[in-house]
Amino acid sequence: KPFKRILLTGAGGNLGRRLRERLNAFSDIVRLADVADIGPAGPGEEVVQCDLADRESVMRMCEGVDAILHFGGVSTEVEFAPIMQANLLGLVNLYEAVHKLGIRRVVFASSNHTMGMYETTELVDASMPPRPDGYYGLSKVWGESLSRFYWDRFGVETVCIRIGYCFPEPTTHRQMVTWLSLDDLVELLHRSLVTPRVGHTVTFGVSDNPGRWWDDRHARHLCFRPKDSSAQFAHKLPAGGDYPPADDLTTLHQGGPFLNMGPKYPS
Ligand code: 15L
Repeated sequence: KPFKRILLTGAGGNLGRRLRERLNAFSDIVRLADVADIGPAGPGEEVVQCDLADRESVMRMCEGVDAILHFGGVSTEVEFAPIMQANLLGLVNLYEAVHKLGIRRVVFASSNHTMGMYETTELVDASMPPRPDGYYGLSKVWGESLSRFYWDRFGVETVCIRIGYCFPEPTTHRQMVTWLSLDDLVELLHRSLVTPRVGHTVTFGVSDNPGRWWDDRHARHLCFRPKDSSAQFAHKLPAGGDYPPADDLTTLHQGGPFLNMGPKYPS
């Protein structure tokens, strides 16, 4: 196995729970961290409870790990305050710990919502300016920029994965275009961890779906090739021809339903 000990943050979240049983292939020990109680450690696991906004506990969480898969933090559009704590302050705490402890590489679960204001007729690549679709997308842009700074300034390597829709089965047109299978995610994590040099890389976490909006030309060095495609679900979707209203923001912009969710500024 390539690593002695890797850390997965957000181990109690949507993706963390699904990844948990897959990571032992990469590492002798998988340290699982979450803000919530995720129960006892299984064989080859360690469990740590950690609030990303708490500097000391982030430092303890990171001690002794070879690499980090950062899936922790707020994963959707909510009020700014919790996003600020977990996704802004939390990222500062994480990278300070990574730098101080000499950890070489982080894989950051970024999001397609960094680019959510691009239109659904546009082809987006990693060299294009971020156009986040809310506080959540903005917080992922912060994570991407912060990790670039830690690469430029201190040589900490990060792969930022702009994850699409990573749930078992797509049921809408947008989910068909943005779907990422769990197997493809695991392979992308694998490539992100074992590629000898990644510097600061931004890649799109998406399967080989028809009509995808994202062009991964700037992440070729990861040698990731998705094996799955949402085409296998196409027969379950309506045939089309039923057009959305012309002023529907959720079909105009790549961010989809997030356009109807925020920004939530407390009144
Ligand atoms: C995300 O960033 C969310 O974390 C996830 O729950 C999905 O909603 C996904 O984006 C998406 O765009 O479908």
